Amino acid sequence: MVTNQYQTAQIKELDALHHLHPFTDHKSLRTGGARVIVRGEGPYIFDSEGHRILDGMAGLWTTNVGYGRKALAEAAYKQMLDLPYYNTFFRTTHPPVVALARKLAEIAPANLNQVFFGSSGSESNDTAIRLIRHYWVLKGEPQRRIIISRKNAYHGSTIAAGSMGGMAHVHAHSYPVYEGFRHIMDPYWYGEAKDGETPEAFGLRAARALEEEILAVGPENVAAFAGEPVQGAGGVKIAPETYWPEVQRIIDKYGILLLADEVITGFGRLGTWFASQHYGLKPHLMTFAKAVTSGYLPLSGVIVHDEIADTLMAHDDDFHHGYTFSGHPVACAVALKNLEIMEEERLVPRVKEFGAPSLAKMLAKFKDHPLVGEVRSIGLLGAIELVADKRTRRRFDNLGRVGLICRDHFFREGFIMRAVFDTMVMAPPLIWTKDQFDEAEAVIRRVLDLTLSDVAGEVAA
Ligand code: PXG
Repeated sequence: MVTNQYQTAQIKELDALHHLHPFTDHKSLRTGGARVIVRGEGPYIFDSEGHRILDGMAGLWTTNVGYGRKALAEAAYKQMLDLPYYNTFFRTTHPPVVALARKLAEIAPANLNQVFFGSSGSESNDTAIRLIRHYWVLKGEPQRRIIISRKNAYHGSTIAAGSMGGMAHVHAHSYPVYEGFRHIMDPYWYGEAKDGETPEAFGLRAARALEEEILAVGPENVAAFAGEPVQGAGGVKIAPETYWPEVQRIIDKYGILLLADEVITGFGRLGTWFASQHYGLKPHLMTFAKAVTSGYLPLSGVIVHDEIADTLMAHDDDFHHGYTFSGHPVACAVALKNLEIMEEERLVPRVKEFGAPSLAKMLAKFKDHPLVGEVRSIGLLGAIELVADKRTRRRFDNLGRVGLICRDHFFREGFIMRAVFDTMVMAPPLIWTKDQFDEAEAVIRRVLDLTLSDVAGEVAA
């Protein structure tokens, strides 16, 4: 659907009149207007004026199989005719939710066999928080309530998930932050390492912050540690290789639970079904959302360890928690078809064999650009850090300003990368071919140069 200029203007006007967007400066949106996206095809989206845009963010870390998959629409259509909705409360179930739970148990790490469903990543993390605390009550240790997480973590935007997350601007609008969370440093070597500190040494230091926090609050009070295996919204922060093994050691030593938030990293992003498998983690709870359906419908959940499921089942009380749309049949049918497509097209191993090395090789070409402090990637997650002085890692004044300049150039040039302050991040769908990597490389080169000419006076020679 290509609209004419009048129609586009009208959509923008109505959007400004009636639609409150998420995480948005509403005043500036109202004056500038939103870009109207009308269609998607494979790796591309199209706006209302017919511009083709290469989507370097897979929607929002989500459309792993790309846009325009008829098989997913057909799976939804068929399920809507058979059974569009029924609840999973009051001892009822239906075939799609059972088949999907079974499939997830098959592809999840060992001993994670039972799934509680929701519709968003935030909901799944709220469920995980409740399950963690309920578990410890059932185990006779109700004082274990503290969940340790990390600064700049993103776990969602509900009161509980937003509080478990470590984003200061989300906390600022929580009125107040929900109780019982502690935030330790994030494993961000480029931004946090001391002079001369190797990534290996830094990774151990960042992991040991967990042990320090456990000892500070009393090990008997700690319920769990929560973390994204790779921090996404925080700026694609990839922990040094020493980090996760040390975190796992500390978790085992103190007998606390590990919640792996796989909302971004799940379903192939790192070349394994889940990042926990990539890192050899042993989570007790794993939350997922986004790419379970490649975003064609909302669906999320938490997959739990047998120890947690067995503890729930050893008691004959209700666990008072659930959503109208827990295990929505149409969303489950679409998820099943989505996972089938991933298997048929070998999209997950393909990330390891082709996507990850292609992304790393492409990003490496920008290391020497005057604006670029660091490039980094793992699987199909990548980042380019823009700095004022690449020798000293000095940032630009008014952090985030240059990132937005750069993002807007990308928009105009027909490519989507997201700005996290002055870090440009990308998470392409798993279907990119050499053509898309070549196209991205050419756009990134153009846009870095355009951005540089905008801020040249501020960049160290
Ligand atoms: N956990 C992680 C790791 C996420 O990235 C959520 C939970 C929450 O999911 P829902 O479905 O409730 O949004 C997320 C979501 C960004 C951005 O700006 C990232 C997310 C959502 C919105 C924006 O990068 N991630």
